[in-house]
Formats: sequence, structure tokens, C-alpha cells
Amino acid sequence: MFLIGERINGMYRDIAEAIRKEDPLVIQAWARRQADCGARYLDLNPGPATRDQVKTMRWLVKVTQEVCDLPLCLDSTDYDAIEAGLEICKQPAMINSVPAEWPKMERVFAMAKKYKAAVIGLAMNEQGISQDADTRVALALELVAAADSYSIPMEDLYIDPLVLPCNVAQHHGPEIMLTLRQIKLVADPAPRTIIGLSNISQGAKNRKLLERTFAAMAIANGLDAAVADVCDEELRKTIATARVLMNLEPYSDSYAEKYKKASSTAERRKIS
Ligand code: THG
Repeated sequence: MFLIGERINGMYRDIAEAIRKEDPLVIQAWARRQADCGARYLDLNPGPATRDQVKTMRWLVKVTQEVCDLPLCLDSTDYDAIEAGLEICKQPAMINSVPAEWPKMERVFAMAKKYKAAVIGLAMNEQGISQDADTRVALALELVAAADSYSIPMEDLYIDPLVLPCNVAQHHGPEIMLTLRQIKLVADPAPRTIIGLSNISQGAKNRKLLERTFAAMAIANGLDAAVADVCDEELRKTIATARVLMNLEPYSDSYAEKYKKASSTAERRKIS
């Protein structure tokens, strides 16, 4: 299980301002900090307010790679921006993301093949995000079939059941857990699973407690990766502990320290 650092996102005021001023220092400070916290990838998202997504994504990739050699997770709904980023990524990247819709899947899986990138497939389509696990799993199956038709290996396909804030969509919580378990049954080998962890707590009180608890629950249901606040040390300890309790790591008295090691060594060797 690994973490993708979420912080370089135009949703944050400091990042939006850095993009506007073309000031690389704030971006580079967050890149270094998240790398130090054990991020396995860095998410780069120009943010909804950024007009020129192509130019901004290219700039974010460039300035991040100047200080950090982690692979990048290119987060935009503008596929021209994703492609502009992929063209200059020094390491195989992750495309974030594609819904279960044609012709979007065609464009994204063709790009993934060309640039040897992994892909996050969202369990949604033209009808939006569904309420229940069954519909999410059906969409996961469509993503698996489409990826397979482009010869994308299942280890490079991450299905995202789409987490909504618990204060407005509380009944989705158990459906997410069910979806995570069922995705592992739709194909052999199965695709991987991923969530946007901080979504669970948006607009809610005591955000970090919600995120840490949801992470532990999702790990118990087989989660492989999360876009998350990697700088939350208590989150990292919770994840390490959940992994020991799920027998994914051997117990030792320093169990809470395990996570950083797992993310920086084993994960780089693609052992999850
Ligand atoms: N799935 C995938 N990718 C994703 C998401 C997902 N990328 C974006 C997002 N969801 C994950 N990243 C974030 C980043 C920040 C926040 C939530 C998710 C966040 N931001 C503060 C807020 O909205 O309250 C911003 C506060 C501020 O302005 O300082 O919570 O689900 N594949």
C-alpha cells in the first residue's frame, strides 16, 4: 500500500498563487517535503481555476522534477494537459484519471500505452457517481475490459470507487468498503484499488481523525493506494499499524515505524 502526495493542487491557495506568479519555490518545497514523508508518487493538479491547463501542467512537471525524482501522478480532466505532462516525465507516470466513458477511455488508454503510464479509472460514467457498490463494480469491470483491450497490465490499472465527503454522503462509506473487496474479484489478476482519502473529510469537523480511521478501514478491505496528506505522521502510523494487523507486514515492537520503510523500499520494487 502506498501514498501519493496530494498537496501540489491548485485547490490550495499557496499553490494557486505560485501558479499565478510562476514561482517554483512553493511547489518545490512541497515536492521535497512530501518526498521526505515517504510519498511514492506526487500528484500534480493545476486546479479548477487555472485557465491554461496545458501550460500549467507542463510547468508543474518541470519544476517538480528539478528537485525530486519521484514519479508523478498527473491529475486533470484536460487530456491535452495530461499528454503535455507525459511528454516530459522522466519516469513512468500515473494518469489521474479516466471515467468509464468512451471516447475518453480510448484517448487515455492509448496515451498510457504510448508513455508506459499507469492509469486511475474512476467508477463513474455519464450518469455520474452511483450510490451503491454493484454499479461501481460494474463500471470497474468496463474499465478492466477497456484497459485489457489496450494491453494495459492489471498492475498498472488503479480503480477508484470515488470517495464522497461523509457529512453529505454518509451512506456511501460501507458501499466503498464493499466495492474495494469486490474489485479484487472482477479479474485474475485483479486491478489495483485507490482512493482520494481527504475527500472523506471535506467540510467536516476533526478531519484528520476521519481520514486516519477511513484509511485503516480501507486497508482492511484491500486498498492498494491513496492520494492523501502524506505529511500527516499519525496517518502514516495508522496505516503501518493497520498493515501489521492485516498481516501484510510482520509484527515487531516498532510496528508503527514500518510504513515509511515499506513505501520507500518494498514499494519501489513493486511489492504491495
Ligand atoms: N480520486 C483521484 N484523484 C483525486 C481525488 C480522488 N485527486 C484530487 C482529490 N480527489 C484528492 N486530493 C485532495 C486534495 C485536497 C483536498 C482533498 C483532496 C482538500 N483540500 C482542502 C479542502 O477542500 O478543504 C483545501 C483547503 C485549503 O484551501 O487550504 O481537502 O478522489 N483519483
